[in-house]
Amino acid sequence: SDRTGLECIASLFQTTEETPLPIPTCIIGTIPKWIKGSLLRNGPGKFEFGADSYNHWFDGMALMHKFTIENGCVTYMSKFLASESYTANKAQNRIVASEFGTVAMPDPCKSVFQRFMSVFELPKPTDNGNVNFMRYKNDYYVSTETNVIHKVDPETLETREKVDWSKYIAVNGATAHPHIDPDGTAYNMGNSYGRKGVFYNIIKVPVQEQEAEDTLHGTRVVCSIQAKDKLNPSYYHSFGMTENYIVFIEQPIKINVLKLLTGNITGAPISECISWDPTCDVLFHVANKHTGELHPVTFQAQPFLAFHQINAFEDQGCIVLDICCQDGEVIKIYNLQNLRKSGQALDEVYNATSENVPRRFVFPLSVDPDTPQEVNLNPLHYTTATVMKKADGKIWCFHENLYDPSLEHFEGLDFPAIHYAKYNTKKYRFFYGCGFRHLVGTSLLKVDVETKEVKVWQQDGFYPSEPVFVPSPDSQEEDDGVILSAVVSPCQDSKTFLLILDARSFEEVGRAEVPVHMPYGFHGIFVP
Ligand code: QVM
Ligand code: CO
Repeated sequence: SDRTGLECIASLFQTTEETPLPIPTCIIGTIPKWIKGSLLRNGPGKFEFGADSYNHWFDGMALMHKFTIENGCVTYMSKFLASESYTANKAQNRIVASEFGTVAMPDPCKSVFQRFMSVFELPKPTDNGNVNFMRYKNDYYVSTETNVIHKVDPETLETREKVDWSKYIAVNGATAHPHIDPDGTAYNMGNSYGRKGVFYNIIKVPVQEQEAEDTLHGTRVVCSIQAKDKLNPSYYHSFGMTENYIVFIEQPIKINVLKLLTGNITGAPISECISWDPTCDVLFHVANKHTGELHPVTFQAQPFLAFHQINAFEDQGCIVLDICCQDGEVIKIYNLQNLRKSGQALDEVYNATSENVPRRFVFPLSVDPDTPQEVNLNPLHYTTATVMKKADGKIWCFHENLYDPSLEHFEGLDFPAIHYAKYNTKKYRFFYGCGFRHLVGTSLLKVDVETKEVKVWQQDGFYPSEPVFVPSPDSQEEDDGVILSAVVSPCQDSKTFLLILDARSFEEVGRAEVPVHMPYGFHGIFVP
């Protein structure tokens, strides 16, 4: 589709002051009395220290936001995470912490010799947990994708202790998108690098009967999948989970390990060590999350890039996996110099970005890898039969689009959300997300995976963030509840607001206007 005439969205990526104490908001419409709790959101909020600037959107210092909803009223507050990155940058009023897209200059307080030697140090993993909020056991954390996460007080947004995955298990990181079972058991994935190779590890954080002092106590690796090329393993941002299985999507975005390790010498940040390699196909690895056993068949698909899984479930001997897919490089597009362009230059950036299409893949677990066959999945009622066949010794899978890119109103979809508490890992009907007509969300969408019907909420000049579904107290139907989304505006006079939509009709119920500017963020959770 032709997308021109984008306005300037630069102020969505500008440094913002924190609002450390709750402030009132102005309510328009009504805020249902039954909504009681907090929407906790995370994202980058500070991109400069003194004369230094970070290069990439993902570099911004974690700014945590909290909307408290109670008795039809809403308050707002925000605080910077007191990470080591933030604290060190602030103390020196310059950038001393390397982030995803920026390698910091050697510390000028050090001697010439120390500065010289620091170039040979391995890049220090950042603790700037700016991607998501999550709950492990009874504690709330913020996280990026390194081995260091931070506990946060969900009441005050105060930063508590730093927790290091590598003190418990041999991993160099974990995603910011863990999956949680109804009993509280959490699963995550993280890479490990060693002489024997690179492994993609499935991590389990069990719930314990007695309260352990430290949250990650008892954490273990349930399955390790070896990367074929130990110098170029895949990058991943999330993974799929059903009642019994983890689906790991080994995708053709590769981490150049040597370049990553020598970043301090060459000046190459992480963002330049991750690249799209369309000569590699996507491999889906399926592991039993209880036994750790790897399914003997690896399923294969044409190259795509996926940040976010939507949902996955088991049905009639198959695993159904719904994911947001793009074709091609997107990470470098989110360099701040690109995002801060305007007019035609911004159009050009946008038109170079591949559309994000939600796709469904179906993996029949009983397929015999040794017998060539074509499996017709029509009886499963997936509308356009997702078939797979064996060719060149590989089990190829073909997807079905859940939101048809040839539709006139199509604009791509990311930041997917479902009725997580009841339908995660279960057969489900609805998902929500942001429409991406620009480089950030421009609308909110609701997709019915059965009828393919799409509902849209949109307001010109406003940019909705990731939707979060909150079920109503006696919710029976899957979509009986509300959608919460922080909607931001790059324009100084129009206000940012917390939007509440009726999830069924997708009509606005109310909004709470916030009198302060908010940058565009990543992810969040609702805490009742
Ligand atoms: C290790 C590494 C880092 O939608 C928003 C996404 C934001 C993503 C962010 C802020 C990602 C930051 C990722 C700092 C990852 C670093 C990678 C890529 C591979 C690991 O195995 C090693 C932790 C250095
Ligand atoms: Co994400």
